[in-house]
Amino acid sequence: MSIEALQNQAAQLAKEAVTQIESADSTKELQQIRVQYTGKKGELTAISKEMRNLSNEEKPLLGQAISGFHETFNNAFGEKETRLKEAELAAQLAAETIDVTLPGRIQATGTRHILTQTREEIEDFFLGLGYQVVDGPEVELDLYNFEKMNLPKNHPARDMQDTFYIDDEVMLRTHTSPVQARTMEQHDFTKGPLKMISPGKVFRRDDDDATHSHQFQQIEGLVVDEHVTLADLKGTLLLFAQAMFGEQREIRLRPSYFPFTEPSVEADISCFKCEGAGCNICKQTGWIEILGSGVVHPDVLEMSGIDSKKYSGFAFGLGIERVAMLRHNVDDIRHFYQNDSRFLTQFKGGHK
Ligand code: FA5
Repeated sequence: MSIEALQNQAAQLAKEAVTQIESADSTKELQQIRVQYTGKKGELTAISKEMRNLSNEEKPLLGQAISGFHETFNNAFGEKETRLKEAELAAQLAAETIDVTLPGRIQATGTRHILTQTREEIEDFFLGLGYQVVDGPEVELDLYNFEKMNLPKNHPARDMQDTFYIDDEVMLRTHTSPVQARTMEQHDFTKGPLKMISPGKVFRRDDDDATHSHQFQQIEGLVVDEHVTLADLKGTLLLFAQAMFGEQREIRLRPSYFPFTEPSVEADISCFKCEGAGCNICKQTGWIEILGSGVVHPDVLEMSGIDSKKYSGFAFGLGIERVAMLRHNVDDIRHFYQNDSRFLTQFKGGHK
């Protein structure tokens, strides 16, 4: 091909390329145009390959024609690319509009479980009376759960708390009372009286219903010193009832039976809803049962190494769920365990 023909072709190609560049709609299309003209198999590349067939005089002429193409191409390309990039950015910004006036998403903060709140309130009350809060194992020995609580093997009262056994001697504790024996064994009376509460989970083979669960929480209370009597128990429970259920509360003790206390009493509080007139909460009696208690049986003291002639004590055990249900008018114990945030968040502000 003659040099003139090649020069014309390069000029013609530049024109075509400029027209195509002008009509491109996107930067992607622009890149395709670049490949079409200047890529390895591009149209300009085909012209360049003719170089080797030209004479030495003609070669620079073709060189100039090719540079001319590049200049025209690059100018048109650069200009168009700038415009398209701007347009594409504007379109993207318009599509991703952020409304900075929208309120932020509120992160829901959790709340302590109402049973935890109730437990801590009870702990605070007894700490204020000089008690210590102690812990005991949930997997317990038969020795502490039953035997040292005056419930020897084959004692019929064991049936009341039919139990989850791990083996013959180990079980999930059925009440917090074994912590009584554990603390009595450790106590040094030269340092003062024993005054403790012990909160924690307990397990029973109870059928689950609105007021019973096979796993629930208790708080044990124990005071041992010289001259401790049932009157001390009654005074303590009265203060507790008033702190938890209102200043006007009164206390009533009814005879009961626990193998580890003698005498044993169930404590009732005067109904905080009807003030004794009779209502659905107190089942028309004016009184609500809240816990089991009594004077520590001398055999229980002795089994834990305490001289029952010198020392005496009182003990009580209450259900935390029961206290929370009464205070917050919860009609089914299972609400506490179902983790429904509609139920749980009602207690954000604690007890009112
Ligand atoms: C006892 O467990 C005794 N250890 C309490 C005690 C301690 C008496 C010290 C004397 C001296 P009782 O089985 O009654 O007693 O349980 C005590 C409280 O636990 C009950 O008043 C009740 O509030 C709660 N409770 C008992 N069983 C369940 C259950 N299945 N679900 C939820 N709460 C329960």
